[in-house]
Amino acid sequence: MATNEYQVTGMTCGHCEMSVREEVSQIPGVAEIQVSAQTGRLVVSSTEELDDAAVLAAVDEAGYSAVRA
Ligand SMILES: [Cu+2]
Repeated sequence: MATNEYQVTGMTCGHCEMSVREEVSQIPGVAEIQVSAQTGRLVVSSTEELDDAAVLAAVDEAGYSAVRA
């Protein structure tokens, strides 16, 4: 189990959290997602090695930008 943390900018509400969650959940192996619009924190747990680029691309797809924390 790998857990990676990211800092997301641009989220303002629960709807934003849902958009990010929906995109990130499509990455193979992702088991758990914690996301907070308030802090911008995104924590992704995965059953296999998690590719940062895939997570950053998923957040981008949702309309926000992220960096590895
Ligand atoms: Cu929002």
